[in-house]
Amino acid sequence: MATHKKFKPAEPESGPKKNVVVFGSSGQGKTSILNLLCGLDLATSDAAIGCTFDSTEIAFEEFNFIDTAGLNETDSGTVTAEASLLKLVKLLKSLQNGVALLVFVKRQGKLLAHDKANYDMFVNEMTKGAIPILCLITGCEEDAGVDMQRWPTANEAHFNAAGMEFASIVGCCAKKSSNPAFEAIFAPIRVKSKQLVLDAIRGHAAAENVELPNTSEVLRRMWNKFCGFFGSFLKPFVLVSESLQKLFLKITGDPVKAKALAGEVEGL
Ligand SMILES: Nc1nc2c(ncn2[C@@H]2O[C@H](COP(=O)(O)OP(=O)(O)OP(=O)(O)O)[C@@H](O)[C@H]2O)c(=O)[nH]1
Ligand SMILES: [Mg+2]
Repeated sequence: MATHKKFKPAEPESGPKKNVVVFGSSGQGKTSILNLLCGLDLATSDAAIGCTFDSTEIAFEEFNFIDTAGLNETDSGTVTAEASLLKLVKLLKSLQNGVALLVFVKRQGKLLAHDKANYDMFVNEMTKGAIPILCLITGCEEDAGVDMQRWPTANEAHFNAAGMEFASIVGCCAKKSSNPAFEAIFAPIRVKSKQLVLDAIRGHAAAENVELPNTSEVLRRMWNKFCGFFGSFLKPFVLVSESLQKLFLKITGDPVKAKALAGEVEGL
């Protein structure tokens, strides 16, 4: 069962926070980046299967970061349609007051089909290009002594050619090592990275949250994109109205509302 976790490190509350959605394929360093920025120790993993299964909210300074579960091809046999849809609905519910920044996280290396699929899902289907997008490239530690922008600069054109446009692409390192010898190398690079990433987030976030289009329309578009990505075993929205209704019943606890919501989505 999907759960939506919230973390609030001790700090004074002040006004509405800017929602910053952190997304990208599984295993690219999304949670590691948020641990670095917010001083947390959320679970990260280099295992073959994804680590963050549900989106997690982290309140930090003027921001509300949302760590999302990355889509990978390997997930196709492990996630059920209902669990995936529930995740999307919960994510959208948590973004009801809009989004100020999208942060795409990609580990230095070859651009893969699911990187583009994650980009399309969040940029084109969820927000329709209305929100600024920052790209963070993790794994730039080897360039830390000279220029952590080396790989981003050399590869920006490849992202653009794939239809992935960003306000800025920032090279960084979020790696923590349990080996003290390696950790002595990573720790100062992380300190530098934290500053670079925070400056980029502050510099590119919209002045306030930008509202998303109508939730049910976004949900339908995201779901159909998701089905297209996973191919054969999921069905586009229009064919799953019954389970959709059940799903909305779980979320709202109100059968009348559930039927109306399912109908609203189906009728689009
Ligand atoms: N070398 C290197 N490894 C990194 C860096 N950032 C993260 N990692 C490692 O990459 C692995 C995956 O990191 P996570 O933060 O769990 O990735 P994620 O994007 O949250 O993955 P999911 O939750 O599965 O979507 C971990 O082993 C991290 O230690 C980096 O800058 N350099
Ligand atoms: Mg994660």
